Amino acid sequence: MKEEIREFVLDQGADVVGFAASTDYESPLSPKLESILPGVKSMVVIGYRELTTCESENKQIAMNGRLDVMEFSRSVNYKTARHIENKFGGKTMTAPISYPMTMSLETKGSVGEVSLRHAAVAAGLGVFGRHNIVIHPELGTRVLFTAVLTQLDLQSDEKITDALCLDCDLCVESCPGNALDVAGKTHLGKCLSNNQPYGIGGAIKFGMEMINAEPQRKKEMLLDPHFWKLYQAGFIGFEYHCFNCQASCPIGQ
Ligand code: B12
Repeated sequence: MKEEIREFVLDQGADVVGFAASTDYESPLSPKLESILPGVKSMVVIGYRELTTCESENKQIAMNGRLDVMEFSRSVNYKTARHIENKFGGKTMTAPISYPMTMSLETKGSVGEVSLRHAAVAAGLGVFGRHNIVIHPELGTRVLFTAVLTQLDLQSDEKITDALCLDCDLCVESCPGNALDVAGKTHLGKCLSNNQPYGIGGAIKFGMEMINAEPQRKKEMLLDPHFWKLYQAGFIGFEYHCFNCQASCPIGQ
């Protein structure tokens, strides 16, 4: 079954694929897989090479490359889920590549429904690096993941035990918010303010100012390009303005 599914996924144009038994997935902060798909037994984890667009100083081009990968990966996830149900039976569910995710005071919108980094590690697709993202042996840091949850009894692929990170600290040095200063922990606020300047933090600040503003100021605020940027980020989804920890990593470049 695994080999048939692997071939199907790679035929769709995905770069790498791995399998993880649900019992090998360990992500204490994330929801239990069983709460998402009762009877879940395994995950198909799929990796996609990030385009060279992540190097661009032009933020629109960099984000557009990400949107390309995200759209493609959604299609691969959808086709894979359907293929598994049609061919092997059992229920499947797709996990979001990035959003939607639970918005709550407890998680502050920072915990995905399935932690794809932990899923990738369990499926033998990579190991965590100094930048707290997962490095694949060939694709390096320039890799994104999706997953399909299944009720099929599939064994995990062999885990990678080698440390792939070179400990060169280029990611740490290139982080504009110093969000990687403490090893093993990305500072959420410091990363977010550079990574998504027109994200939820920016939208809340804008709304707060708007509430107390005089009518003329309200008008000015809506006609200011700052609002247009918030608006665009809102309909794109999470609009990333920083890719430095991925782009600076020498592995897989
Ligand atoms: C929320 C989120 C964020 C938040 C981070 C919140 C957080 N603490 O995880 C913010 C907005 C800061 C963020 C930033 C980025 N993200 Co993001 N993000 C997500 C998302 C949607 C959910 C992550 C989650 O559930 N975290 C909560 C729990 C699971 O994390 P945790 O248990 O606290 O684990 C943390 C640490 O304990 C540590 N860790 C855990 N185990 C180990 C083991 C070792 C050995 C080490 C060293 C560290 C370590 O790593 C984690 C980071 O702090 C995922 C998609 C998904 N559904 O998984 C993408 C995802 C993690 N993001 C991704 C990327 C690429 C980015 C950015 C580069 C932004 C961009 N331009 O895309 C930066 C990188 C920041 C960085 N260097 O850490 C990719 C990573 C791909 C990869 N190769 O690993 C993912 C998997 C999206 C995808 N579908 O591919 N992200």
